[in-house]
Amino acid sequence: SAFTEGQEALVVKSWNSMKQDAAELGHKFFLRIFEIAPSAKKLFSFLKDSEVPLEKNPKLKSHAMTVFVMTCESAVQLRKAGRVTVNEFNLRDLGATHLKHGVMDEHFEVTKFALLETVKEAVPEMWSPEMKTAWGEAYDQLAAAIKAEMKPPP
Ligand code: HEM
Ligand code: ISQ
Repeated sequence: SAFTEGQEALVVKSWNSMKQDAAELGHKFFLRIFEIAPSAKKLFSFLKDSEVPLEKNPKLKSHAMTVFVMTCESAVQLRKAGRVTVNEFNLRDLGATHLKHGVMDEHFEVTKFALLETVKEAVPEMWSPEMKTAWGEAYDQLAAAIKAEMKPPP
């Protein structure tokens, strides 16, 4: 389905107002995922092997914001190019990484739910059904592009 200029604007607008609280939001986002799916914690090497509490984990902040930033950038690209593109990380590597770490379809569902809830709580005054659809669609398209590359090596 097509991603509209209006949907892009909703994602970008809410992201611009969220990003000053990036650290706190990222932390909430992670916690929400593990609240729903505690077993997902062991997928992340830097959490599994770590003795420090979640909020003191130095890698957590950057990792937690990755999905937000990529979903937002993907929304912009979807509108401009009509397809998902990712910077820095290429899709094939992302597919391989997620496959290697044992990420499954259910994890993508949980992460989508956690992402939408985090945005909703971060910008309650902006939140609307249209905004939910816009973030949901941007995430779905990005997730589908990663999943398409999650094939075991021949
Ligand atoms: C790693 C993005 C969904 C679990 C990564 C990396 C990126 C990324 C950019 C870093 C890759 C690298 O360092 O080379 C995304 C995006 C997603 C998504 C954009 C959805 C649209 C998920 C889901 C899970 C997950 C659903 C499971 C709950 C992981 C794990 C790693 C990873 C376990 C490796 C972390 C480590 O270094 O231990 N992801 N991801 N990802 N992602 Fe995701
Ligand atoms: C999935 N992949 C990479 C980083 C993440 C951070 C938070 C939630 C999910 C993630």
